[in-house]
Amino acid sequence: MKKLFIGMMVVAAALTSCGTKTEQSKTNGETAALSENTLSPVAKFGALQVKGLQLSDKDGNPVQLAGMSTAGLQWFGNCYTRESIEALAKDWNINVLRIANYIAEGEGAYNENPEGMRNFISQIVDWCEEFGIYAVIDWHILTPGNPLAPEYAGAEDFFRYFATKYAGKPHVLYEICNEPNNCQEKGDKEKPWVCTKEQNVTWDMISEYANKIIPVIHEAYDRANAPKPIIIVGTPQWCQLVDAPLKDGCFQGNGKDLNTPLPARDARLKYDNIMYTFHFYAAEHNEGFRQDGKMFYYNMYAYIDEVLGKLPVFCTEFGISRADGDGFLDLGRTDSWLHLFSGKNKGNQKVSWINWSYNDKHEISSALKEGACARQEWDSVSISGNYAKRAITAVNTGKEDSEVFRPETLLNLERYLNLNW
Ligand code: IDC
Repeated sequence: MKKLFIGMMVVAAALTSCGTKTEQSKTNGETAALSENTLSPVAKFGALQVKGLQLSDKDGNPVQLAGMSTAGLQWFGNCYTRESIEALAKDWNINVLRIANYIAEGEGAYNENPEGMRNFISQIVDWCEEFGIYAVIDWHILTPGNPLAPEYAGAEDFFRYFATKYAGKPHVLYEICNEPNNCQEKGDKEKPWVCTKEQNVTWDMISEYANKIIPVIHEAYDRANAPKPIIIVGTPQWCQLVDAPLKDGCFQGNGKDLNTPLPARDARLKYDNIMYTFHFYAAEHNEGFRQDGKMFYYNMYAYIDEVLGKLPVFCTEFGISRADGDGFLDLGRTDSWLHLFSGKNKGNQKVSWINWSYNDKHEISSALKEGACARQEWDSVSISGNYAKRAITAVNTGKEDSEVFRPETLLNLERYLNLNW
């Protein structure tokens, strides 16, 4: 009886697996031997954890996830269907999908339709489970840039709802605030979120928010007696100043901070399984960033290389394009960044990454050609999508591809790391 039960479990696991097809020996009742590769990513890695600096599987082995982000669910509803998620899992080989839930942005975003959005997100999370891939539930703050702004008052309810629903499901990760960004004046009680052009959202503001939300998620997991999930936290300056938790003072990412070395401190979040986010857009974020019309130069590659020796980082969003999602692509620099993420960094971290984004808008960072979603052509890739798909496949299947992770872009990375900008 026990044997039969185990046999049924194996068959069930095979049915939920994705990737290579598993031949079942149905006639003679023999249980098909399942090699590691026939298991779905979630069946293989289980509940993820952070060990030291590294995202790891249930047994503590390093894991690097690679996948795609949705664009705004309110704009591209027809791009996220059971069939498209299946294609992403099986043909694109993604092992993680990030679900970008815009809150205050555009018509039909979360604040205008919380119930509808919760249902849509749940549906996508459930499809991810069906196809054995991880799902990142992303509270996609953007404008305003302060997670404490009144527009985002629904965060606690949102995370309580999903944590209660998915506690114990190993495939669910939480990203509690997309990209904290600039222009907040905390002193102004009436409009604490108004831009002053002087101040950026600081780590202290983000951690005040995180210290509200993380316990809400943990409470639900404790109630279900489930291990703590991976919780990913945004960092100042659109997730570029990732080491803000390790610097003293008002680390705002403006010229003052970059030019004056700040004393060290330990203001990391004191919970298990926390990761910090870094985002980059390859055609723009290399030698610094623009703020208030001024360019602040620093070597972003060398900076992140250092950070990877200090904090566990998850790149939940990167574009091959400019930061506005459009303009032009820089495939070479993207390739260099992905080399850095593959473990060639000061922390030997294998950094998980997610590309922006799977949708069919007429925009250069969109992975699909215009109109592909209406036509249900889940594989009608743009130049950006073609690169993302190939890089994802290379990471997640180990299949070599001469177009990605090229030796010359590794050489470039070594050069960039040593450049004085
Ligand atoms: C952009 C989309 C664009 C949309 C806009 C809305 O690409 O189609 O009109 O949002 O504000 C981010 C954000 C992400 C942006 C993306 C590109 O997280 O929401 O998407 N980006 O600008 N940070 C840096 C770049």
